[in-house]
Amino acid sequence: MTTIRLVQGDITQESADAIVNAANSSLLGGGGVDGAIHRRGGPAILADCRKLRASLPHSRLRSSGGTPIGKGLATGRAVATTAGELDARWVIHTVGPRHSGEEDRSALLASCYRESLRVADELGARTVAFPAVSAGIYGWPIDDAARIAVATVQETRTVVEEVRFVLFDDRTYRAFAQHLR
Ligand code: AR6
Repeated sequence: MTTIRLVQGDITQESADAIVNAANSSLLGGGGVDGAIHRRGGPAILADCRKLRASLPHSRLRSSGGTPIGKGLATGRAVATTAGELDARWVIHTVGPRHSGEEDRSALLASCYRESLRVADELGARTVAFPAVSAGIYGWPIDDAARIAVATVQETRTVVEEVRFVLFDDRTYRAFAQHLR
């Protein structure tokens, strides 16, 4: 049985076996929770990301500025690195989809949670902290992001004992609380 807990706060202050990062395909850092994780976790995380990235296939994706990403992690996938100076053993980087008004990308968002838990199982992580993937810069409506996150974790078979959603603001926290009821 996996226990789901909700916490309001900064995920970089959490203690867990694995902390999930809402990364982008380049794995080279960014804003939001990604920026915070690299800042607080220190350069060891980026060094690991660079190594991992070198082993990935070329992505056809382009960054928001239009530059080709080069080698990249596909949306919906997850990979693990060291957690550097964070109070965790691993950071699991997953790439959420940008929200789209034209196309339903919910399956990709669900995949982020499922794949992160699969990687956590492979690592032997028992406690995993997740942010609200795609619910910031990637524009996913909070209520729908919370619904997908909670439902996917509840439906995924995993040996992870505790999934902790660490929600930055009150609105996001309330959306998750509503779906956990
Ligand atoms: N702790 C917990 N949650 C946080 C923190 C934090 N320290 N900081 C932000 N959040 P976002 P995305 C919340 O934008 O939407 C990056 O540039 C935030 O309020 O971090 O998946 C990446 O490199 C929101 O609820 O991730 C990608 O390019 C949630 O975390 C892109 O942003 C996710 O917001 C990914 O966008």
